[in-house]
Amino acid sequence: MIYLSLGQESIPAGVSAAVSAGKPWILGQHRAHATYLCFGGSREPLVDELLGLPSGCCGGMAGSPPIQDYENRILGHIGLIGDQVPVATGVALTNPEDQVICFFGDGAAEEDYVLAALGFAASRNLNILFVCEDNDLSVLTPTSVRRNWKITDVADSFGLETVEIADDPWLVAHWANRLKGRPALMNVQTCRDIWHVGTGNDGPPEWDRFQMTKDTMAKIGLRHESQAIEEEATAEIEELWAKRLQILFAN
Ligand SMILES: Cc1ncc(C[n+]2csc(CCOP(=O)(O)OP(=O)(O)O)c2C)c(N)n1
Ligand SMILES: [Mg+2]
Repeated sequence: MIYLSLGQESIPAGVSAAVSAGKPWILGQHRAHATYLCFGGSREPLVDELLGLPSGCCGGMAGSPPIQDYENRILGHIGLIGDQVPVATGVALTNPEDQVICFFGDGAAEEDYVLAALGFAASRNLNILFVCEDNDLSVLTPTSVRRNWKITDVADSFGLETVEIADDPWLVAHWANRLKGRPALMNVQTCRDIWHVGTGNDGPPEWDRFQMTKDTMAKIGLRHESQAIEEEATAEIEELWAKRLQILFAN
């Protein structure tokens, strides 16, 4: 099973631009490839993990959902949606000097243990930033069918500082920076490009943040730079996959 973060990458990318000195603790959910790469994970062990190679970041034994890298303080998910929220709260409680950043989905926001943990983090004034990657979907069910409340309203009532924003990377970085050092929650509206699991899609996404970011870079005179970054990254990734697949088939 593979859970891709395509379309949602601007959230961890923006948050990673607002990290304090030193390494924060990072806890993500099952859709965390982008989170792993944005907070110090490397491409090769990620690809190897997806291919089940022993050189993968979890020894090739975990696959896509629990991607982790303990040396970079990225703790992997175990599969129970939202369970990382109480775990992250415990990490913040026991490491008061460290920054803790916890990502979860809008579906996970409905779990009782998530809400209890948000309340506890606010009561103890913990240094933790909760980031809800709100793609308006729990598997295939939109939020309007599932609930009549907003996670920002609930978190606000607990005493967390909250903000509701779109996944514009500059906006995400700005707010992640503003909300540092205290218990806070950002709900970031985003758009999943690909199916819940796997690599298919049901047509173009409602919005394409990657394209919008490229358009913005062009508008501010960085078209050439953004093209160069994309070409370089595409070539590197194609080469990386070709090499790792050769290793897989040689075994
Ligand atoms: C406690 C629990 N209930 C149900 C599931 C099945 N499940 C897996 S992913 C998922 C939806 C998660 O939605 P969200 O948190 O919004 O994350 P997204 O997939 O949208 O990134 C569900 C219900 C689960 N893994 N754990
Ligand atoms: Mg969701």
